[in-house]
Amino acid sequence: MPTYRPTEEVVISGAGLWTPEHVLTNEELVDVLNRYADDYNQTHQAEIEAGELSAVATSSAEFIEKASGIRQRYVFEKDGILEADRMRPRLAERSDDELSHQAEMAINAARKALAAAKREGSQIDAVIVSCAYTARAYPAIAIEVQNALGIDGFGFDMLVACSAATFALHRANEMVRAGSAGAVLVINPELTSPQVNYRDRDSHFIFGDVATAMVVERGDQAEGDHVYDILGTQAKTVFSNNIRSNFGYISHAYESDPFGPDKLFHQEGRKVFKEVCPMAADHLEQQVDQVGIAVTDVKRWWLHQANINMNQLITKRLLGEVASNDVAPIVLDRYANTASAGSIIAFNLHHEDLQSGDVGVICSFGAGYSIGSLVLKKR
Ligand code: CO8
Repeated sequence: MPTYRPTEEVVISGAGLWTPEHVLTNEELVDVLNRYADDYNQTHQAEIEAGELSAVATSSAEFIEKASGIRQRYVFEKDGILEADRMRPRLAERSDDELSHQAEMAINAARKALAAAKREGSQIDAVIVSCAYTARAYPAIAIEVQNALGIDGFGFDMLVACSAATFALHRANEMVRAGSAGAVLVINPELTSPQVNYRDRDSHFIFGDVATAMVVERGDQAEGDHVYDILGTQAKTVFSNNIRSNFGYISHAYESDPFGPDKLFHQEGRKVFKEVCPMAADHLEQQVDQVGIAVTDVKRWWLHQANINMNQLITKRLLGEVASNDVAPIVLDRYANTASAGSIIAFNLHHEDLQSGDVGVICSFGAGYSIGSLVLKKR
């Protein structure tokens, strides 16, 4: 790996998006949940009537679209999810000699980001795989990806839930700025579907799978067609139990079911909505102000994609009116919430039309709570 001097010029020079082939519609998820609920409630009718058990609540596609803006999501593996006696994806376990599922997703997105940045694996010095979950603790998925792409240097994994992508971009920016790497590949293989509780109507519709990637490198070497100077970054975390999963390696030592409902994603969605929206709006206002730009001069907001109503509330608070889809693109109707990848999908699909000098902001907000943003200026 070459040595580098510190630099003031750090850019995002390429972005990649890999979308799984399988689509799950709201109607399909509602149908399987309601079949499961009817069957459970009938089987346990006596205990439910005696107050010993709670009935399983049914879901509705109209509620989902109205409450969240989500119409469908992509999943890495659809098989198994729509079986009422299973309701989890059937992933074929791979041997240690095969490429892991998450590394496969990561590589698919990484290759696209490398092509956009006009870079080969051999020109990358570091890989950060950052997402809401990694399938294992070690060896790092990032090192597996590094090996598969022929990258010299180093790699590591990071977990920051919804802000995993932005926080990893921050780390990449700092590494390039400090001279510890010349080019860093940041990848977010969000394989969320195995952690979704498809039997819980409050959350069964929220998540989809996807992989995104970005190349962060020294500005003096960038060759991509769409290069963005990183003008500023900001991060904030505030502890909250309102979005939580208790699954972890310690589950093996507990007496409880290692796959019980508290070991899957669960949340107090209404509280999250109320607490996170003002935090995100204030954060964005400060972040843009810090780099000396007026919020009205920001051409594009690539916001986290959890809920359309959240994004509308945030842009209304920031700009005085709800931003149009051109100013703050929504992708969750198609992709649903893809944990940390949402704002990066929005960037991938909506950045090439920006002109030289245009400013845009990437921002994530969610579990932790965690908020992360980057102000970018197109070259
Ligand atoms: N069908 C019909 N009715 C429903 C359903 C449903 N599916 N779900 C809830 N209802 C009912 C409720 O029971 C409630 O009924 P009642 O009024 O009788 O009590 C009523 O509808 C209204 O419920 P809510 O108040 O909960 O509805 P909301 O309008 O708040 O919408 C949302 C619910 C969509 C969940 C909304 O609150 C929301 O989006 N909140 C923000 C959530 C958020 O941003 N969370 C971040 C999660 S992502 C993240 O942090 C990354 C984590 C790591 C990734 C995990 C991968 C698995």
